[in-house]
Amino acid sequence: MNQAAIHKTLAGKPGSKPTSGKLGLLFEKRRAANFTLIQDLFFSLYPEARHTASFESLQKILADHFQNRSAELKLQDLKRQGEGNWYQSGAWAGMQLYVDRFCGDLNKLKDKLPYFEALGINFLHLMPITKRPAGPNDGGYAVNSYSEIDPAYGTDQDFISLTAAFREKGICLMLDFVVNHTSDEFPWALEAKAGNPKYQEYYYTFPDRNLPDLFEQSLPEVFPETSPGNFTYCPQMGRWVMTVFNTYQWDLNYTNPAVFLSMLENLLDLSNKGVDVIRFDALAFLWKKIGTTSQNLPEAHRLIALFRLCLQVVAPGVIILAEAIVAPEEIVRYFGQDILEGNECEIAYNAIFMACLWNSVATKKTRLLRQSLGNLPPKPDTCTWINYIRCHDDIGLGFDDSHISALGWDPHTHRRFLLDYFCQRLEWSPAKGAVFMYNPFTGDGRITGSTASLLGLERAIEEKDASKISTAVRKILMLYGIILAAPGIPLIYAGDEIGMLNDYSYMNEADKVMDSRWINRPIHDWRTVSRLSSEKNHASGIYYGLQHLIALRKQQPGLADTRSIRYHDAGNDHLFVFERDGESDNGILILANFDDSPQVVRTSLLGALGYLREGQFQNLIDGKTKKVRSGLLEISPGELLWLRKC
Ligand code: OTU
Repeated sequence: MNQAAIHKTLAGKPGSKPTSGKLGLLFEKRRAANFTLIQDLFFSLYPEARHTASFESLQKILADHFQNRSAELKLQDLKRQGEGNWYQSGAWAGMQLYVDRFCGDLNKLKDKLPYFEALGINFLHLMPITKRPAGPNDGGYAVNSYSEIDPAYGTDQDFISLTAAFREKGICLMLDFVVNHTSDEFPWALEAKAGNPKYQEYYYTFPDRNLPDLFEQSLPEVFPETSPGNFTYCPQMGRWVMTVFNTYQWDLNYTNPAVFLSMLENLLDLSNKGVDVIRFDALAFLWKKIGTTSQNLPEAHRLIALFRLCLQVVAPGVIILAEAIVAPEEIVRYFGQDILEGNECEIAYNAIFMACLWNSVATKKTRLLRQSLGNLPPKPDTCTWINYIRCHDDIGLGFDDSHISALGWDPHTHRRFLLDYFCQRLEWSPAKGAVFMYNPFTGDGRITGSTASLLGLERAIEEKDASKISTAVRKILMLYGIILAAPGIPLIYAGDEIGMLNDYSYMNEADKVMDSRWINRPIHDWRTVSRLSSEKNHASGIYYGLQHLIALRKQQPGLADTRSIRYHDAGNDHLFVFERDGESDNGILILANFDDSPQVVRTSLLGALGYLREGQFQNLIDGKTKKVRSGLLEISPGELLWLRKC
């Protein structure tokens, strides 16, 4: 049988019932297998009998969207199911980018495929690309549509053709599903504003301040500087509406089953366009309850599981990333616990890893990093992390206070020190970051800035200090070398690969000036890229260093997520030492020096773990074998070693 005929038999004839064809039977099997749990979850959230009709609608939505899924995607689902947890392979290397700022539009992005290939990138997170308000829109996180591509980025057809090109190249595509809120221009919001009571119930709207005031007693503020409080008065509607993020982002009311069903359709439509990983934005906020922080509530978990199981029935090859930048023990709950284990999100951001890396940069010490990672609650074997250093958002200082106290530091003063260190309040600090959302009432603030500027490159260039420039380059590669050796998918923030500095142009743009996160959303510097191979400078040093590390990572079976990780106390607080796959011959020992002076580690530790033979060790990064003479291995400032077992 030829390819086309195979497709036809597996998928059933176009227009035929979803149950026809072998793939249709598999759909029916998945539907049957998940039916009870879907039903239980649905009725636990929407118990009233009058919702029975809604549950029937849900069944129809699943069948219709399966029918609309292309044969190609259905076959890919099948292949992925056969491969097991494809996202846990060590072969993925990711990049996150704003299409408009990176290269302009979707068609131009297709032309950049060779750029990704050369660097070794095969997983892309594209920031929102659908329609959004013309004014402030939170970088597209205020959505006017879940499916229509914003004309500035291209057409729907451009997008479909891009996803096909990605599939051909084996590039995994991640897109956002802004599941917690829409913009205030979304069709439902427009209806609500026009006085349609049906759509007023799609959001949390109130005639007066009574309930909002009760909510406010326990709700924290996400954007206290630009959007204080969690409710906005809409004069057109004559009602208050819940707006936890910006005033123009209206929180969806998931206590209304119609909202869930419509959003499920949006999710499945997105999946049917050929997206592989769906980033559930701000998913911790999905369920609200007076008297709570309205974050991480059990109902939110059930809701996510419900989305997940429905997606599993229709598109089992598509997985979900939890964007929950919350305490580690809360993050792991998004992998699903108890009856929901393995039934929520397959991936989550390793936010504490990121925050602790920056803590180590500022303090030059690694104990908090080691302890926080060592104490991470276990995750299900079927799930994985996204490891990152920087993203488009701020760096929150969400450490566990008890861990900071255990180190003899006062949590409040310590956070203050980190803000001072990174945000140009300490003369001696090389970092050039900015404060994000300082809250004068709580004294809390978050940090923003590009990786390179936070690590001292910007200041070093200003000072024309070659030695400081090379220190900054080493530190960038050290941090990336750490996440490239960690279990999970490494995600590089576009621009970091060429050491792009802070972009201050947002200060001149009215719709961005209040949001300092824009300092780290640069317009990609293709001029620098064009000179990488001909000029030897900091940009080429970072780019080729990173390219090498990515290639090396892919060659090391010991770095896949399924392989073990062990953190070692090297007896020197400046060093971060961990081992991957130590039980096997593929073991790798990673050592990084966060201090500005050379540091030593006892070779007895290396010997005991099997990374030293006859006084010699082998560093995979430079491929050299070296001899240690004194019983101490010296590691220079910002140096990173990946030692091979010998
Ligand atoms: C996400 O982040 C996105 O990553 C942001 O870019 C959006 O602005 C936001 O949602 C709204 O759509 O507040 O500062 O605790 O930190 O969900 C970033 C989780 C954010 C929040 C996170 C949110």
